[in-house]
Amino acid sequence: MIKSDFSISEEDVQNFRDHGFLKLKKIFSDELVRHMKKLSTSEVTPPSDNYGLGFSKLKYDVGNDDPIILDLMGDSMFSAIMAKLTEQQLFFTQGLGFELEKNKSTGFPWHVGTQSFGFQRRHDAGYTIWTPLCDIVAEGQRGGMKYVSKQLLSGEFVYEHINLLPGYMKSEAESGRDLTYEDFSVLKNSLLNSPQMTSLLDHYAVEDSFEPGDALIFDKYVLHRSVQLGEGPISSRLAYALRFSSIDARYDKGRVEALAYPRIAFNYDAGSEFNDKVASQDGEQVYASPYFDGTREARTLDVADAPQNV
Ligand SMILES: O=C(O)CCC(=O)C(=O)O
Ligand SMILES: [Fe+2]
Repeated sequence: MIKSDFSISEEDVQNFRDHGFLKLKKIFSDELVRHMKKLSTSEVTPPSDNYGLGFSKLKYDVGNDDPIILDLMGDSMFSAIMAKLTEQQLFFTQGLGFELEKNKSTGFPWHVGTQSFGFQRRHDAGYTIWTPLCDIVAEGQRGGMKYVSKQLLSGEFVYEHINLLPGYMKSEAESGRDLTYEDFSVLKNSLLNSPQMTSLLDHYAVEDSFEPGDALIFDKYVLHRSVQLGEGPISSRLAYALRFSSIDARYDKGRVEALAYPRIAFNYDAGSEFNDKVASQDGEQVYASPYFDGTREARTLDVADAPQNV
């Protein structure tokens, strides 16, 4: 599971609180990394529609109920670290795999997790642990991610912006405009990804190197993007992401419906029905939804019996 000698300092906690992200150096055991790699290699497939076109392979719902991934949630050291960093009671919601092909895939441009945290309200807490499954050399072949401190610019407004799109686009379509996927894509991405904004965010971004076993934790408001895998020895880069939500998060039906619009209108489908299935009533506690009956306990990060000295 996690390495027995892994610990976080008060400075780490402060950095995470200030910036919204933290590199977790040598957190995961070799066996767990091997397992994440096996899971991702066997399940992640080429994108089948407009969503995730920037990846050679991408898949949502990888290992959501996998026994070894759920064992990690039961690791009291892991729970204790997550509790200390986030000060939240969390549960594991979803796993995802991403593959970039050398010199080809661009991955995701600047964004936040509007899809992965699309079932919960804007203010509900959400976190990702992103684990690259090969070496990432920031000064070399690259292929990792870039992220911007929340102290400089929080991406919270992007969760508001995305919900404006369906109403506007429907009204445009009703007045006779012929809207395409390209129109949707420009509306969704240009706020953060005009050439000027891309340079601005790139300028302020952090890009780390990673060795196997290292991971990055970031909260749902951290602006981030994929970095292309350039020339070098590695032909493709796989990464496995774990998403976590607060047990207090509530289902946001309006947000889920807003995400359904481009899926139907523009073949823009994350390939996951997770947001639609995870609960049903607006305002219901997602954690208590029948969807998690049977695995609720296994996916909960316990704070009660966690060791104090981490
Ligand atoms: O692996 C990547 O390049 C993208 C990952 C990402 O955006 C995420 O996990 O939220
Ligand atoms: Fe992301």
